[in-house]
Amino acid sequence: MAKAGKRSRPEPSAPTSSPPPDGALFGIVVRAYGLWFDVRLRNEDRILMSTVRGSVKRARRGTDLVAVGDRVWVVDVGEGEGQIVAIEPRVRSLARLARHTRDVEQVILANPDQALFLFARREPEPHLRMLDRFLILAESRDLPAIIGLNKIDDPARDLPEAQAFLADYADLYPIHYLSAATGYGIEELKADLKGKVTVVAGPSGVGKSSLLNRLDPDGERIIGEISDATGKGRHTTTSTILYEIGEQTFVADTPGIRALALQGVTPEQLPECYPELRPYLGDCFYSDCTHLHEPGCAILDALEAGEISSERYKSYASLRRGDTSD
Ligand SMILES: Nc1nc2c(ncn2[C@@H]2O[C@H](COP(=O)(O)OP(=O)(O)O)[C@@H](O)[C@H]2O)c(=O)[nH]1
Ligand SMILES: [Mg+2]
Ligand SMILES: [Zn+2]
Repeated sequence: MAKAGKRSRPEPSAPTSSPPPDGALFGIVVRAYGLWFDVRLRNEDRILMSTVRGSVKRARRGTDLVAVGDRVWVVDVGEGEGQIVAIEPRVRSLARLARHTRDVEQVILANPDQALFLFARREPEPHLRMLDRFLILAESRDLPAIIGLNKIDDPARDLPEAQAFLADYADLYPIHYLSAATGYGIEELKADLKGKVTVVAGPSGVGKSSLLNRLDPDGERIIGEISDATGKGRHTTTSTILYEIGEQTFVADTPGIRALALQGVTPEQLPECYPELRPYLGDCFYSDCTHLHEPGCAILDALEAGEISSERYKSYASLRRGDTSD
């Protein structure tokens, strides 16, 4: 877990295999249907519906062989179909343990560059504790997070209240105030998404679909429509779809992400997932301080001194106590 702004990572959208397999084309998996994968080619405006060549060895045991977001090399076999012949190493992934097998993870999305957590100003009412859980998910996976607050239809009326609502987060994460209805804030958001794969998550009804349509107004590049038009009747076995909203710019609508929130985060890791607590970690009297009640706790001192938001601290404390009711 690194502090925001200090991350350095390989560039996953560029090929790293050397040498590239003979005659193979580079692309990104935008949709998976069981044994079929839609591969969006990098330098051509085409998608190849692809299977995985039998000789491709399972490079990473215990994980999906190919997942949405993977960068792959694919051979064009004609009629819009392809064969995946090599898979680039994953930079990171969002994964859950598969339902029936304890030691195999199911990758929800490979190689996300960042996450956008979308809420609405109202209808539905935003819940900051849910936002905190999403942020913990991002922090624990070292995934940069962006907050979006939608339905700011009338900024003169809505913005002051919205900014007050998110005041505790203003110094921690980039925040976009948006209206998918009017287009407010969309250009600034687009600039932050450019060239990246962004996973979007948020409660239903906040405007995720509306935002996607706004980001890609002509809809021509919406992958789902292209795939559905093939009429091959394949079944979608993963719910993640990468939408291309610009050159090398993808947005993933990932319904399953909410359940991941605290998965794999131990109580001891929790403080690291609150960026404003990090500067104090290591300064407590007890090295195994839980920051809940101990004397000589640097975080409780900072709370007392008003250096830490009491709401964010409450959020930490309730999750640390294992209280999952809020
Ligand atoms: N007033 C307002 N309504 C919006 C906005 N964005 C979406 N909606 C409405 O909110 C409802 C849910 O939107 P939808 O995109 O389906 O949300 P999703 O469930 O997150 O995909 C729909 O009735 C939209 O028309 C917005 O910026 N302002
Ligand atoms: Mg939707
Ligand atoms: Zn402490």
